[in-house]
Amino acid sequence: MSYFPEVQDPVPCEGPDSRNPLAFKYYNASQLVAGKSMADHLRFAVAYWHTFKGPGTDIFGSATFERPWNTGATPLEIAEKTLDAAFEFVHKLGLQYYCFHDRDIAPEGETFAESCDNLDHIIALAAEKQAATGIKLLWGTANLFSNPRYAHGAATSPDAHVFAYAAGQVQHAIAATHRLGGENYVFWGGREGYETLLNTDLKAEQDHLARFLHLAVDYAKSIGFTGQFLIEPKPCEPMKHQYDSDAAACLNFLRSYDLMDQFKLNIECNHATLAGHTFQHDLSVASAAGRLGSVDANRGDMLLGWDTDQFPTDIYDAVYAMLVILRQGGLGSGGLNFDAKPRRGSFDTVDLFHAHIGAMDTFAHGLLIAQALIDERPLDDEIDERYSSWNDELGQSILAGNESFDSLEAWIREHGEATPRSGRQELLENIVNTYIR
Ligand code: XUL
Ligand code: CO
Repeated sequence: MSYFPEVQDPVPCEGPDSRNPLAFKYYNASQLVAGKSMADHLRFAVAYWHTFKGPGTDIFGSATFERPWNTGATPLEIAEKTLDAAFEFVHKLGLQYYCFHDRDIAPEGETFAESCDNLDHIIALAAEKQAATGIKLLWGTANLFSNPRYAHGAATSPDAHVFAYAAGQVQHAIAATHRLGGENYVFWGGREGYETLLNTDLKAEQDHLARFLHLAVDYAKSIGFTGQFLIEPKPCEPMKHQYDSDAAACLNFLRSYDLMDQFKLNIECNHATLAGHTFQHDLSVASAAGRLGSVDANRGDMLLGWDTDQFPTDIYDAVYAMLVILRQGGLGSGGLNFDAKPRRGSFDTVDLFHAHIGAMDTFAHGLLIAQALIDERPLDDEIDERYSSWNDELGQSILAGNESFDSLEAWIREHGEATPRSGRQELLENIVNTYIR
């Protein structure tokens, strides 16, 4: 049986002039860009929780998404049907990867043991489907935020009993990810933060979070899981303040607790903008530290102050993101995961295809534009020129450690004022626009 009979398998690429809503305009998996296929550059993934389990609720309204795979006699039967729908969907779109939380791919049971059994049951079926289709797991993660036991945090809960529960849950989620050959494992802070400092020992909570992550590293080693561990920054929501608030805060946390070598960052566009940064900023901060591992590709809404998780359609965002990714030589084992959901009013299943096709095309288009900018160097030439004084005698001497405040004071007395130079921002913005076609 097919859940998406109206969609061709695979969705074809018809080129930029096509007006077919169920065809790609730019994404052509095998097309080479700088010697590497689009598929290998972009490594797209579907987010199980939004695409297959998202109900279309909001804080004022109940579910609007009636998915045929989300009905059945038992929670496990529903999970099995969802898995069928997921693999059909991923295959039709030509996505290589999917990502899940333990509690969206399999239902939580009455007891911890039952939850583990449910996960094991579904993971065994997912392994069969992966083998049959070649679809792979980009990353797994654990939901440490929905259940009431985590109301005050998981690893940062004031209660060690809750910490232990979270540890047991993550142990199982890492094992499941490992069994499926997952290439990464994500830690998004969930409820790791606080509502009020009146009842919070901030230092202790951060120490506990670090201990939890060290335990995860130890466990991964003990079972031979070599996937990349990723931290996903987010400044707020659900908590008023989350410890992993942005890329810079995460890097500082990892450095302080001797976790820098074991973790990279999974940067999400809407989380960066909630933190008051551009997507490009947080990608660049992570990349500059050599710690940009993966991306949750979505977008927020300028007029809404919360995590709207919309599908990425902004070509500038995609170009600027791909510039960072291409300049660091790709995402390694990471990818572009569409952590995004259709709007509540877009309740038809075909809307899921429109959303993913548009997002994949946006990043494919962004890839082509970013690669042209890199090949023809209009931005790099300007940047090289702007910093060229660091290649001159004075700059080289400063960098070599041969100067002091005294010697530089003397140098200025001799050479006088610096010559101002325009930053050419408008020119560069115009140049980017000439490449967007
Ligand atoms: C929440 C979010 C999560 C993580 C995985 O805002 O982005 O879905 O990506 O837990
Ligand atoms: Co995310």
